[in-house]
Amino acid sequence: MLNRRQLIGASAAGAALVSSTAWSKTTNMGLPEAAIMETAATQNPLHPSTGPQYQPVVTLNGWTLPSRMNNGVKEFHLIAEPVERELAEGTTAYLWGYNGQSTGPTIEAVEGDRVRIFVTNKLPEHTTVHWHGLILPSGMDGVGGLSHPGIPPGKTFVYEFDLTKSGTFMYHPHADEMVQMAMGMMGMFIVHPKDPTFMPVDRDFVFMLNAFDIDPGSYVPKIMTMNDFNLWCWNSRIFPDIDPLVVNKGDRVRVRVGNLTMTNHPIHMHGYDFEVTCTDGGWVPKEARWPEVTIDIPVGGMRAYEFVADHPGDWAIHCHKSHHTMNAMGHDVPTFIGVDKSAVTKKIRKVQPEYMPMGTAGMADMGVMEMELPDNTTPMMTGWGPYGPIEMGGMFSVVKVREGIGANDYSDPGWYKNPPGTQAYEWTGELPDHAKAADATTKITPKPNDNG
Ligand SMILES: [Cu+2]
Repeated sequence: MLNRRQLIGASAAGAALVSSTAWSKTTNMGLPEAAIMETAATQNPLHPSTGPQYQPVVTLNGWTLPSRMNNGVKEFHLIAEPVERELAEGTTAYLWGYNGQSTGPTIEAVEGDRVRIFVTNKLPEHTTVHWHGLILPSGMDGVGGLSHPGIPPGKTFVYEFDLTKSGTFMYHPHADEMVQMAMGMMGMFIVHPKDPTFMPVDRDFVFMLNAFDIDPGSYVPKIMTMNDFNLWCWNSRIFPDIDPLVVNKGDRVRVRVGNLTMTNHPIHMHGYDFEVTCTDGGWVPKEARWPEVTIDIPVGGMRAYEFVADHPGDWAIHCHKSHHTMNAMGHDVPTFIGVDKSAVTKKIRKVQPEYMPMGTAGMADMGVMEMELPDNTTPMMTGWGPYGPIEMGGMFSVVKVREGIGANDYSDPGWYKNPPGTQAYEWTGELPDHAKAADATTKITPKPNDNG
């Protein structure tokens, strides 16, 4: 099979990521240069070089598309094209995306901006871009055949509109949608408030929930799958290789999530309660919020939640549908819990000595065993923490809250060291000293009821 780099050759090699500062100095105001990203590593946020200041978002395992100013209009250039995406180390998918990656780069702008977005189609069929959730003229809405004709292969269309409101939005094709979205074409569109004092945060994370059905050993998603996806992703990335959300203790943190899969995802974060502060429709007034620990992200919807990072630690964040924290699983596997396989194991080992009976006590052995896998796949449950196998996959990551993390530092601080006396321990028949001391001073006395 032809490598994508052989296919696009010189154009990828010549188009390294350029900063927005470099762009603003461009004197030739023809088609803006299209930045290409070649790695799935989380890129540092792109701080604004002109215009109103804002805390830029960090896209998990993604990046922000640079822009340039042209006579007061903020210009971006998206390239719709086939891409190779590393879903996890050792697992690559041949997808369709934007500017070298799936998901596409995050577009970031400010309320009141006028944006001009050039979309060049390098796909083998027509496409469009729908700006999901944005208020704009009907002819800019990107529904092929309804808003405007599809963008033919090889052509560039221009979308231009004012950003009338701030919030969390998305973009995706509205042309041969089933195929193009199953192939990974989607991205986030963040509009910051014009007033920098409106709901400021110290860290602002964003990721897209998406899913693929790729048979172990193959590279191209099955586009006809409706329910039984086997790779549940955040930004076309799966655990154990979704980057952690690194946070400095005391930071006010926003997490924005969009969902372009075909099912809902209850996103659960450990260690905190938090409030939804923004939906697809806009900001939620303070008096309308309520505390939650799991937020359901509906299909085609966006939610942002906020919390103050007061509790240091390594806190799991994941979809609470347990099949969505697994990788490449077959659903036709029989259940063997409680089955005695010893007799049949003896028989099978006569013809296949390395046979391992599995699943009779549960499936946790899958997280430990180093089974031989086909090429280009990741174990169903995997990942190692400081205390053993984490036994997860898919939509799972860790929020790492530490003291002394620099304002612009998102690098992995390693595993959390639990202070003495704050970690679950094995019962040895007697309480350890620290627990004895606590036990001696704490007596639970029932309080009289306020009502008498
Ligand atoms: Cu889910």
